Amino acid sequence: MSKMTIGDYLLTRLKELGIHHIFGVAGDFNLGFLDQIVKHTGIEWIGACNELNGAYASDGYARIKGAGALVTTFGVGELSAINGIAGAYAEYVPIVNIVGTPSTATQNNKMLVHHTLGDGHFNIFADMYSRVTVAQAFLDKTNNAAEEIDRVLTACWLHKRPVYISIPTDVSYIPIDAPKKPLNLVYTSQPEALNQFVEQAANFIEKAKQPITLVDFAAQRFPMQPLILDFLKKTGIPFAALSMGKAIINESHPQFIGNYMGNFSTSGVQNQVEQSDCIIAFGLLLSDFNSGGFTTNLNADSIIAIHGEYARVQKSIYEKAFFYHTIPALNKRLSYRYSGAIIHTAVPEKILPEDTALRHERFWQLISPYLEKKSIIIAETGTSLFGSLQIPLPDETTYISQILWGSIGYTVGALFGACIAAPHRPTVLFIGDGSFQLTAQEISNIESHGLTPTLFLLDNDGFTVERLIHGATMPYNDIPAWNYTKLPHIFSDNVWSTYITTEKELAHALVERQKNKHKMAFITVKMDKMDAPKLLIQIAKLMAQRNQYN
Ligand SMILES: Cc1ncc(C[n+]2csc(CCOP(=O)(O)OP(=O)(O)O)c2C)c(N)n1
Ligand SMILES: [Mg+2]
Repeated sequence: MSKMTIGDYLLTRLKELGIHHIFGVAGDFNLGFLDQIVKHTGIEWIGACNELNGAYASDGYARIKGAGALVTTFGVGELSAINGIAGAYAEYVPIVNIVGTPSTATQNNKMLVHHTLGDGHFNIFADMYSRVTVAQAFLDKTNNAAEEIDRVLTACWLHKRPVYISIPTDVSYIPIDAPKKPLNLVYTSQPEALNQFVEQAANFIEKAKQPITLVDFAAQRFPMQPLILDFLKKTGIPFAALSMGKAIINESHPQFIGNYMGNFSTSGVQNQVEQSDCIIAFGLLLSDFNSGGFTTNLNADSIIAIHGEYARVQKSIYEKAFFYHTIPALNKRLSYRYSGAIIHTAVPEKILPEDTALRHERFWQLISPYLEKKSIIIAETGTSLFGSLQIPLPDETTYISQILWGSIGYTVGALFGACIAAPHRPTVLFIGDGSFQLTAQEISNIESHGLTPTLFLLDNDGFTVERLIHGATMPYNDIPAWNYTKLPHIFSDNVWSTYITTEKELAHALVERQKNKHKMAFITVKMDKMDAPKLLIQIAKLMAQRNQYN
């Protein structure tokens, strides 16, 4: 045990989770805690323009570093952030959401202070958060703050979901006896469940005639990637990725057969997956967009599903059989070797830029060769997402999108967070003009930190994805025209920006970008209002049918 203030203890524990930057916005209920952050060795305070962007940034950071943290002020701050935290909850992104709250005396005496509803209730906002966080702690003078902090941080790490910590102004500086033992971040599987799962799964795989592996989002959130690689190596079974699982395993892997998205899969993949008698699915999530508008057709009796915290073989569910144990145990037990053929995805042909207007059909093909190894590629909901899904990504790329939660504007904050997490990795964002207008000001922080991502802004005069679903010419799908090329220059000179309308101009811009590598690049790409990737046009039709108003 050593003496430490509660605030410093929390920061020490955050470092144990690999968190070295904390995002947020100041407020009078968190200022003293922010002093502790600023003074704390090994932790940096990263201010965001608003709390929503801060939440998105901590999400982007967590997707790269394994966990993130956000500090907001009571009421006004935390409610601005709640959309971002709910998104992290939906998409299994671990964020420690710390809220500076009024002093214990203020709360106990139900005083009429600012940022309350004026009714003396201080737990309303925390109650809201209880639905979008996996554990909550209310630090005070009496409870054991160290234990409480350890409890919620462990839950955050193991469940890969946000947690909520309320720290009143008079609590941050209370000295406590800090335990010296590191956090216990170990998964404890139930041995019987584990053994039964492994036996049943191995027997099933060994009898299979046409097994196939699927890789999806939870394979990244719960760090399954090296374990899946062992599985693929040992068994030789081919694999396909879902959209939310894009690039978790290198797309150049010899067993990779393409993307599985129901009727919108890479050619040949849908048949191979849906006719398989044994589908080993890592971290599968069949949400509307991820399943190609619910066009997947998987036979539940053919599935072995390995999730972060449970596993399933056909209809038998094994709780407390954690990925960390199930995959290695299965790899060890299996004596199966796949001997069937492996179809390979056709490598898209290289095309040469012409002097014609940019259209989605060729834009993504033209961009593809410029993406670098070890990149972070971020795609915003809209035409950007559906276009980027269709290009092969280079090895060791991290692909970030928000396909389940789909809150537009997310990616500007996520870009900021990802760049803070990995400033030296090439990072590229594709975003639509409509989404950009929600969170545009966060570009100023990217510039002020001297970060150097490349941003492609697809300027198509509004909400094209929505136009395809409903109201193609309606005013609610229009947005004000901005001068995007000028915009980033109002923040600083740490940016190079250009505006392109043709394929030749795109090629030229990509060369020029290389000459300005030390700056952020902001490339505005003019696109036609109704132009969109084919994949999106088809899925939008399905969505329109499902959401019919009459
Ligand atoms: C926070 C939030 N508000 C509204 C929506 C509904 N929405 C989904 S996509 C979209 C339009 C996106 O437009 P843009 O970014 O320009 O994409 P593109 O034109 O390339 O399709 C809107 C308004 C949403 N998903 N999230
Ligand atoms: Mg648009």
